[in-house]
Amino acid sequence: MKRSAFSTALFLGLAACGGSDSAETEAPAATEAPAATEAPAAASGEMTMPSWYAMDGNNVTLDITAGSTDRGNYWNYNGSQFGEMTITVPVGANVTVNFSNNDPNMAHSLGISEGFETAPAMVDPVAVFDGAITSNPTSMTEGTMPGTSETISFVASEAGEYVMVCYVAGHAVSGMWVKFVVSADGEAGVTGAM
Ligand SMILES: [Cu+2]
Repeated sequence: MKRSAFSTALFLGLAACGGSDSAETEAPAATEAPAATEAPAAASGEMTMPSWYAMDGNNVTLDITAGSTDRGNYWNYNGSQFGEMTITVPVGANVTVNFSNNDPNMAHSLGISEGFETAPAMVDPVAVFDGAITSNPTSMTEGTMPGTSETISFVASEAGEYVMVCYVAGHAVSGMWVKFVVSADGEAGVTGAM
């Protein structure tokens, strides 16, 4: 209520000052305002299947890019940080992650580890599933280097709430992690993607 009253006031104010042109440009913004406030709640709960998530029978392929945007000094996975995105795969899925490093400056890594809500200063480079970790995951000189890629494959053999995380020192605690859920109910998709 407060917001729409404000929007209306803003709209009237601009209309009064700017004439018909600004009334036309401002009108959609005013009508979209309530929808925009509801969008995050809907987006966080709604499962989507982005272009980087492919499913073929029991096989899931995820194209994950470190530094797909420059957000957080490139320390992000497909633009997401701090657990704001959740990737869900069905239990038992054969998961392939095509991991690319688009950060021009820094090595990164990717693995599936035990879940957390707040990243610790150091995350042990131990994967919860065999093979679910890139090579030399803590190394700044031998990890997945800028401009390179690595593919890992694993079986998501046990349902649970995990994280997809970077093991280079300081990266997880700076936000380089997202949630990774293995669903006992066969759910597949992504919530909260950027
Ligand atoms: Cu990293």
